[in-house]
Amino acid sequence: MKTDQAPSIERSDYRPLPWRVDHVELHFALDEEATVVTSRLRCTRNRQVSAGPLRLLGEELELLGLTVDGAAPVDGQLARGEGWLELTLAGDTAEIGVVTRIDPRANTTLSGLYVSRGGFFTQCEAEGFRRITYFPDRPDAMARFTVTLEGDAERHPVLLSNGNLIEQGKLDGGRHYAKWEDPFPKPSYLFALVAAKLVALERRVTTASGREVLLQVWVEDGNLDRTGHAMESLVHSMRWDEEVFGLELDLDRFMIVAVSDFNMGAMENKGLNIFNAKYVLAKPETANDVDYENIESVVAHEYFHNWTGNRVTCRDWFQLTLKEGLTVFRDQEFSADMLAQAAGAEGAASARAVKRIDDVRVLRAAQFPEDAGPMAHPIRPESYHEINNFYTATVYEKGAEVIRMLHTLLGAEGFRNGMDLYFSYHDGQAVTCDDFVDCMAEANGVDLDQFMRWYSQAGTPRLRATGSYDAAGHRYTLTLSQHTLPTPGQAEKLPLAIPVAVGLIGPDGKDLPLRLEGELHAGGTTRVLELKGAEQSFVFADVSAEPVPSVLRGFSAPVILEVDEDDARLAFRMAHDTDAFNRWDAAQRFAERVILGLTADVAAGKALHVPESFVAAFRAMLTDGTLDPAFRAQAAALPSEGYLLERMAVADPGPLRTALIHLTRAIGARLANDWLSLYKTLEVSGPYRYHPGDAGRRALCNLALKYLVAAGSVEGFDLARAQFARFGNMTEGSGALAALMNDGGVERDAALADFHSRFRDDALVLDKWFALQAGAWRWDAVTPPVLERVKALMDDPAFSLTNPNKVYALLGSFFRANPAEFHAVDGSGYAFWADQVIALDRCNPQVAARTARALENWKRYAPALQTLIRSQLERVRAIEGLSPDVAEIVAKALAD
Ligand code: B3K
Ligand code: ZN
Repeated sequence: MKTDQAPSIERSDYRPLPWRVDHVELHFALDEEATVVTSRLRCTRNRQVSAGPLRLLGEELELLGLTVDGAAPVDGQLARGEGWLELTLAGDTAEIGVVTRIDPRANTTLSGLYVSRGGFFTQCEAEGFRRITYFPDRPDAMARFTVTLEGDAERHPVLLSNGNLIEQGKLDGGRHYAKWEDPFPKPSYLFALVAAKLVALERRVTTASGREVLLQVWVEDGNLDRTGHAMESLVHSMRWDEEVFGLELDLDRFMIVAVSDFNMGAMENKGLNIFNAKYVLAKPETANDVDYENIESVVAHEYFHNWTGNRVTCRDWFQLTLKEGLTVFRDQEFSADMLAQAAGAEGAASARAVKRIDDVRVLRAAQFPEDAGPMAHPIRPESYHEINNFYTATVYEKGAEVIRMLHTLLGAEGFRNGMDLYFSYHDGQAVTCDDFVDCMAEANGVDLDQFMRWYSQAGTPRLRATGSYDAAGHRYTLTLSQHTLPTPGQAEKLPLAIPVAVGLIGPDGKDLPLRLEGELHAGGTTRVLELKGAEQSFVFADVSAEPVPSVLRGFSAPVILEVDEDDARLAFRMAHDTDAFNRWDAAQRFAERVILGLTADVAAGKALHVPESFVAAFRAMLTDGTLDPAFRAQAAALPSEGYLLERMAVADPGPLRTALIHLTRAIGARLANDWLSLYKTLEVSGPYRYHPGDAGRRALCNLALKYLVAAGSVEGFDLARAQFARFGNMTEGSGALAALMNDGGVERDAALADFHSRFRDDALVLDKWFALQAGAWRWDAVTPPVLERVKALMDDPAFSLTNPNKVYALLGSFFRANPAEFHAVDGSGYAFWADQVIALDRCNPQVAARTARALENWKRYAPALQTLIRSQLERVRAIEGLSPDVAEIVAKALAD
């Protein structure tokens, strides 16, 4: 049997380290092909732990020297194996010297030290540091770092590492050096260095306690005019963390560096955040509103990690959600506050709802399918083969939902008290999720034992809500029940503690004041009910007429809500629900019902009819001038295909796409006059500014163009063409181009060619061009399959399999955002997928594994597709020398 699978790592196997590393001194003689790393570790025995050797981990390293207290290890002192070496040490302290040589240019994995566009960069989370030198490369080994970088002064004039710059100078032979010291102990995954030709935007700001700190955003020469927004976002993040959590920047200098080749979004290295250029660079001509929004939230996320992740870190990688779930929650709240602030008092609630809708869309499209497939795992997994496969939507997004539930249950003040206690107990430590939840419980005097099940149970709970009205007694009984389906390796599920925010809407469309039986007074119109058992009933008193319940307001828990609501009731809630999230959700539910109905009709060969009641309810929301445009844009965007496939009993992308095309055209045609007048009244004039109000209007205008062009409206088409011809900012440019993609004609290709020639030298803008084409729908029978275009685009000089952004833009968009084309019934998409996974795996296993995951839920697909997918999964599995990353994904996908 082939055994490419790495061994399984179990959470229960955690053992504390017998040796601490108090201080690390690193020296890098930087060279593209042969960097020599000299390291000196000052180690102390951990007396609380039973005796054991000092275990150092290393990968792809050439070991040039190893000393113990200045001498070569004596006989029997050193043991070596694949990926590790162990030293048996006498006494209570030891100084270990390690010299290794590495080849950064050959490192295409983008983990460890690598070269990108002539500069040196690092990425060490989760296990990249061991690709630089031998070290106890695990998060509970926290050490103080002093780092000296030595490099070519001309090619690498900027030398950066964590902490404070304490010395720099010239060396012989055109070389120079810089010495950095990080005053805070940190795990090796937070180590970083940059040596490159860069320039910086600088700003000095004063922290809440009155310290002056230096902020820098480092980019390649020529990009300085795209750094302003990232800097603004950083300053806003600092202020927010001071105000909301009382947390201040603890260093004299904080740096952000943009790099073009990067596996994910960004990395929170202490004082030296390294970012995918996509999440730093923005100017109106090249970045659209969504880019601006993303930059703000990623800058905030990495900055917030300085406390939630760096000052208090994870004991082991099973605790990843301790820092990720919490930090995602923090960045979501930050963005919501920024939006609310910009919207002013009147629009604040709606602005927050828009952000909540965005976050829930991501959860439903990415995390729900993960929780229902072979990779399903609790937010704190019990085992893994390759930790890089566990930077998942579950750990991040569901993890953030779990933190949000604590916030809901404890209130903002109670939550803050828990956070304060957490830092007072654990600052400077590597801890567990239990430690965090214990602080929340202790600070609030509550028992969170049952709540902890959210950390150990996988799968999305189904929450069922049924109501019954007792007209004589003026009582309304709401019965809530929960049920979670089995997930791989976890057949039995226990009831979870679920906060369910509920309101009751009277027949006049107004919220009723709520009084639960047994309470003296009514209080508020939304109540958080706590469901703890498998089923519980809640009785509301003084209900004079049968109400319509609005359940799970604000999406108070990450569950699938099952309520029996007919079309009329959904339309009623679309018109009246005072909870903006639920109002949107009613529209999504109605749309889902219509789409799945149409899909069934497509499959059965029936004629397609879009119900008038749906169009009327849709129109009422779209044209309601009291709703802000950003919210209306959310309400008018149909549920994502990924989410809809998840909702189908058997996923069948072809008929679903036909249904979506039909519905999009129907909405475009029947509401053409409304779309046209919206466009004309909401169009934003004047120079571009990133402002949520303007962004909402632009979003709705761009959506109008998409619907109109899809419906073949000549006027709409003219508007799209005109917007494209004169566009001054990228929101209008990419919006018009996206709309023109909804037309099969030559104009579309002309617009694409025009866009390409304008931005041929701008990698980030070209990513949009690749993504739009890979994600295109086929609106007519003459357009060739999208796969042909994707294959042709791989030969474009701007495309490269070694640049993750390009892979995500072209291949990622095709595999993830274009199910109908990817799942072509002849299996051509699957063969192409396997080719790409195999090719990617040779250079970058993390990117390959992410790509491989596009087919993990294959058992949900129509039987004919399953047969074709299985053979390609098996083909990938059989490849010799497959990385542990991809091996784990295909093994889990193919497991029975
Ligand atoms: N902590 C990093 C993710 C590292 C991923 C390693 N495969 C970015 C973030 O979550 O902020
Ligand atoms: Zn993070």
